[in-house]
Amino acid sequence: MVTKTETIAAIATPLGTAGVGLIRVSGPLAPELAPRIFRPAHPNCVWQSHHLYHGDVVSADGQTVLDEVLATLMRKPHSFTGEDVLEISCHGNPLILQTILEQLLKLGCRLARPGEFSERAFLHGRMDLSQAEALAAMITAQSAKALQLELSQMKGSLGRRIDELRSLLVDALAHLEAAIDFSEDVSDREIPSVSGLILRADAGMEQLLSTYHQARLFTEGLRVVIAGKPNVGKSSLLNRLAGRKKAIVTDIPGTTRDLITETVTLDGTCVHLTDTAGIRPPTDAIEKEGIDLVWRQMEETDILLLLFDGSKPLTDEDFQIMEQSQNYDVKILTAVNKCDLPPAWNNRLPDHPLYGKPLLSLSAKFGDGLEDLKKALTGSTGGETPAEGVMITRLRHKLALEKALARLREAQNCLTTGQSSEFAAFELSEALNALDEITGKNVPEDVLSRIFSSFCIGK
Ligand SMILES: Nc1nc2c(ncn2[C@@H]2O[C@H](COP(=O)(O)OP(=O)(O)OP(=O)(O)O)[C@@H](O)[C@H]2O)c(=O)[nH]1
Ligand SMILES: [Mg+2]
Repeated sequence: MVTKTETIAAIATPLGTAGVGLIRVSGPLAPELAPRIFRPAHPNCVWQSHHLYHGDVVSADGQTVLDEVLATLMRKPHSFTGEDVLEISCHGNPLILQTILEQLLKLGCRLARPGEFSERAFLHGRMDLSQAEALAAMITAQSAKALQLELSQMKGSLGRRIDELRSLLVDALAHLEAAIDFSEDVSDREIPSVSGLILRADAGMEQLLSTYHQARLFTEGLRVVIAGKPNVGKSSLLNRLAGRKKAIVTDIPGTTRDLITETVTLDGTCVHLTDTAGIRPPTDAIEKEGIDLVWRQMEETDILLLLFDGSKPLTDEDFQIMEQSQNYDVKILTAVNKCDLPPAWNNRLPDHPLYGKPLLSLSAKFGDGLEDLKKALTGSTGGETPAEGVMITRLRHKLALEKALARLREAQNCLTTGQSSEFAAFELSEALNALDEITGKNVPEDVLSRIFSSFCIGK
């Protein structure tokens, strides 16, 4: 539990050499520490809130100048944490940052725990829990789309959507409670309006839950496995997409044995690529192991990119791979490589379930067709900009929503089967509690601590 009388301090910028570094202090000591640690360049420093002052930072005993800095005092409640906050921007030498931090600790501050500034912001009502979680995720977001999504949540989009759903439930509960006050059962007059509100909330929750899969693709990235028989150019394609020579390429079939992974950003989407061993009857135990890994990897991917060599006739191996890959619950894209060479077949896959699927044509060696391939890969995430609608990105939120929905359906069931309205009211209030887990109105302390402790120090 945060003791609000403690003043915390931390280095908010990464420890390393940089142009500037930032130290953050939050708590009741901040205003009195400011004039002790900072000597203004101009005597008229009155520590007006949210004003930037230029001067020197000095040691706790006032004897030594440690750096020339800029300092700002932000008076409560108009600060990130809702407490008095002092920020010192110094030169980005870790030695300077560390020394200033030590002086602050000497003057009575305590070292902040990871995420403690955000935790205080949450506890002071500066943001709800979904906003705090989005803030932490925004700092580590790996793609433009994920960033956009987290930014919108940090600005409160999910919290607002949850509040809308919440108010439907509160209205339904009010109708029910009014009915309970007058009679044992909900009157005929009340049931339709309560049911209507429940159904609207049900549809809203369903819709929100349906965004989870796509949102995870935006935030976690899209997993793509490149598979095919030996020598079709899988490793060449990985290297081409990665923009560097990550995997060994030779004209010897069976070059790749292990799984080779690389994360790239394609059209703003984070894509985790895996190059694999060419699939064929294995020639030795190592190759067998490698090929087993390919099939196992197909269970853990979003897209399977099957690659063929357009310069040589298709073989039984190609058809067997196609056949077998149908057993996996995965989206399959098919591409013909080596389009720079004269084609040996008409780029159609006859007599096969994949027949009729668009075959992408590309040259991993020279880069032809790469743009279409990128579009096909990232387009399969749904492609639309996430800011258009609220999406849920976290498993914690998904589980809470599922719990709320189950309780809501139970409430509806109580009404339609004519059970006492108290039962329906109980289920509805449980649904409300589940929704409140998302915004943090109803979250046990240990869960809160766990969430905030995964944040960065100084955030
Ligand atoms: N002309 C041409 N040659 C290519 C192309 N892509 C790959 N190659 C050649 O095909 C051979 C095999 O390429 P790799 O990328 O090693 O093929 P692979 O599918 O990874 O092969 P394994 O690891 O053995 O399964 C090499 O000689 C490449 O230079 C292409 O687009 N055009
Ligand atoms: Mg290879």
